[in-house]
Amino acid sequence: MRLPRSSFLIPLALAVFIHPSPLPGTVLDPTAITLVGWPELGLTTEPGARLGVAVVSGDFDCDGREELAIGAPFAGLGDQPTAGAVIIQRPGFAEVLESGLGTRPAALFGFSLAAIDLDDDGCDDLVVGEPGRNGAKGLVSYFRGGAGGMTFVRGENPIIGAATGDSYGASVAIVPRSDGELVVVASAPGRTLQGHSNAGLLYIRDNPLLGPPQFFERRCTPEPTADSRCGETLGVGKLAGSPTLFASAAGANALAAFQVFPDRVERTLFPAPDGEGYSRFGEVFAAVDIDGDGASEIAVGQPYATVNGRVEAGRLALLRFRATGDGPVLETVWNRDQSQFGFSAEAGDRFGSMVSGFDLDGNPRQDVVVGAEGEAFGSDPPAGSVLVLRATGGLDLATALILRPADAGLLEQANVRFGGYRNGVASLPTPFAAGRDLALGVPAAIRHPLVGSEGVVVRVPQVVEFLFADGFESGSFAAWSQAAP
Ligand SMILES: [Ca+2]
Ligand SMILES: [Ca+2]
Ligand SMILES: [Ca+2]
Ligand SMILES: [Ca+2]
Repeated sequence: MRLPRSSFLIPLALAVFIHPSPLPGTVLDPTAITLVGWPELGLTTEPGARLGVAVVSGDFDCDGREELAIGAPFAGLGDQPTAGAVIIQRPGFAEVLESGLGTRPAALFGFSLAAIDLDDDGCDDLVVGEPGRNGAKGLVSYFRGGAGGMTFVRGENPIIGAATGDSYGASVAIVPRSDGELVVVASAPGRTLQGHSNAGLLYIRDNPLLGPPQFFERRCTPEPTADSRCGETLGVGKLAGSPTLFASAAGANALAAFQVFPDRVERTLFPAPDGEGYSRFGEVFAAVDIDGDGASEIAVGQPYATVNGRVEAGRLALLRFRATGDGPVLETVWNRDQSQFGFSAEAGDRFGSMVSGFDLDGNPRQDVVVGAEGEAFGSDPPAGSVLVLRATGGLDLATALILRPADAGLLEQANVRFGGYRNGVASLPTPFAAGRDLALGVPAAIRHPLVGSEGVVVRVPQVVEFLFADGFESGSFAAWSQAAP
């Protein structure tokens, strides 16, 4: 999103004052990290609520500014412990959402989130997964955004014969159909199919805020595969020029791609490329456009991979789709461990425990954020780390930044799992610049030893760099010079 020129002029001077000497090549400024937690939200701290398991951004009150919706799936409400809540940070107050169908213990409301303006009224709307509800049969709820707050629209589980452990709503996503209409996708990764436990199933639903409901029910693989956990991870991108939903099928060591038409859904299954030693391929993945050409690449985390005999050191792979006469195939571009990003790969790091992609520096290649939930620094406890890898051109990534809990003022203990939450990462507009801030949920974050794990979202701002003169008049960020006049 580009701000109108007039909104730049005065704030730019302020930004320069705040960051008098940005480092060349630095994307993010770790010295300006801020926290969004219970005190910042104006709420009573609830230890163990796991604030930040899921994070998504959107303009839910249509004031032109994006805010965060933060899932706290173990939050207690009234007399229901661990029912779950979603908290939306608004200027000056927090709006707390609970399940519109009444709270239930262990329902995990807010475990997964997706946001977009579903009814085209200028306010983003919210999809909330509640996979623990009713013995983990699961539920997905829809809320309409508005200037006066969020309105519950409906909550539903479309599975005929829904069963304990389906975990419907473990992941949710919103994807455009071939005709541009939006559909909502929710997975039930624990669904048993024809005796195959945890085969998993996807439900693709017409826009829940418009028109009559129509569900498509789809498997990730032609035949049910035990422990496939279809759709446990979802991603949205573009394949062969069309909007595409990507879904993990880890037990089948494959990634499924779906294109949605008004009357049908087409699936293409992409097995893990041979020879790369992939195991449970796609369990952790993100659809990212690293070279900025509009077509998705796939970044795959393999946190349990052994590297040079070091168990669970972990790897990150980048794959691309290559067109062939028989349709696209998925091939590995590179498959690296931490040492190839300038860090050491040690047993238990679990590099690749989380992976996501955002254009953080506004160029518009998507940069990659990858977690190593078991990373330890020196003799410190393994509290985890996050690498921000900048897409520098082509299909290459350069390390821009490594973050650890202490960088955000958080205590470091073995169970923090910083960088370990796949739904807990989002981005927000950087004020007065083209890029995005990173918002990283740390649900087991410890700020005070006496309080324990209270959970927080760490906001890492982009460095607001000097942007001057030539190209300014054209309005093209690409043409801007960083040289002071
Ligand atoms: Ca707003
Ligand atoms: Ca709306
Ligand atoms: Ca691309
Ligand atoms: Ca970028």
